Amino acid sequence: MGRLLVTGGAGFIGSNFIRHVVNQTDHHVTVIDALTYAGNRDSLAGLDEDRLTFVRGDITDAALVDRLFADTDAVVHCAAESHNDNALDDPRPFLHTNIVGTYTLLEAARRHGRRFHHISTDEVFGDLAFDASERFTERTPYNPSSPYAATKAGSDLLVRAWVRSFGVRATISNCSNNYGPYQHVEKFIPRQITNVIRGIRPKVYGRGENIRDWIHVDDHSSAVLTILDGGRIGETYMIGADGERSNTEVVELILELMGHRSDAYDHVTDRAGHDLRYAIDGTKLRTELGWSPRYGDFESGLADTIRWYRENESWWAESKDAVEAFYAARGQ
Ligand code: NAD
Ligand code: TDX
Repeated sequence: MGRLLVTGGAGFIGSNFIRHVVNQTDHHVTVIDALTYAGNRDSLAGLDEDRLTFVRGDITDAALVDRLFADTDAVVHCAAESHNDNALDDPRPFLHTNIVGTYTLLEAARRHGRRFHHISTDEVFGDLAFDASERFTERTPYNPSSPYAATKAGSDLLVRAWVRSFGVRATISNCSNNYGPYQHVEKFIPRQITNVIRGIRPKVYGRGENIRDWIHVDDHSSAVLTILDGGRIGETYMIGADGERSNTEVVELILELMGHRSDAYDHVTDRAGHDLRYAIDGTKLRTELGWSPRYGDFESGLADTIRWYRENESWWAESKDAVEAFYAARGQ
């Protein structure tokens, strides 16, 4: 049995990854999570308490981090400020958590010689033209557009520097947009599903032509575990499932699956600096480590996600009003 430390384990990616680890391995998991507005202890409910230790704390707390690293074999770093619209409103927490937090963890990994996996995003590469034939690969230059993406790019570069300069045993993954259960209602897919449940018309930014490359969160989890087990130290791996869709296509599918007319949505103020298109070429992970996604079909994954939000209103109800008040003030 191994001991795994997961940062941000009460968030969307972290909590789904922990469920996957508890189901697929016999590792013991310790979580460090500050329980910001985005963290929810209930996202880990129902897991065997013997397999999980929850510590409420900030990843910039070097003394706490040091204690936790002393008792672990490997670390998966999911804690982050993660929402672009919040970063446009106030970038400061993004610098604190994504930059200073990652630095604090890397210093502990260096002191204790721990295996470290850094969870990152395809947004570090900026965006692609709608008609570009290339997709993002491990060799694409960094070119972040937004304050959020710039802090994630900075955190990736810190990891690379700590590998090269100090021999930290780290890997990085850059994944495309995730969907699935336990995602905060500020994000596109859960916001629109919960709008429909509440009788509010879905809100699409600008013309809605922007393209995101969707992957089910369970596929992200299995890819991360694959890299943790077999990834080569110092390497970066793209994670994607060939799921490119425009925002209008996604919202129309949500409306159809929920029994409404597919044009029953509004166009609202566009996001500042809105990236046009993301697309991942995941060849390296598939050929080198033999990983493949299980959710081939976006429509059935989305139907499962809609069912989850319908059945778990108590998980999201409290956040919904605050999120909609935030957006209303921005004309979104
Ligand atoms: P999230 O906002 O749902 O969760 C973040 C978690 O981190 C929360 O539980 C929060 O309480 C915790 N946290 C924030 N600041 C902290 C701090 N200073 N100390 C300790 N804990 C803190 O975000 P998410 O969607 O789960 O994203 C997690 C990671 O996955 C991020 O690094 C993000 O870049 C990456 N990622 C996400 C997606 C996606 O589509 N959601 C895609 C690719 C990569
Ligand atoms: O109400 C909305 N209407 C809308 O049209 C919201 C919330 C979003 N959008 C658009 C903006 C994007 O084009 O939908 C798309 C997806 O938006 P988000 O869910 O905010 O995701 P995105 O900005 O693409 O970033 C996500 O994927 C990469 C995660 O939030 C990041 O953490 C991850 O790094």
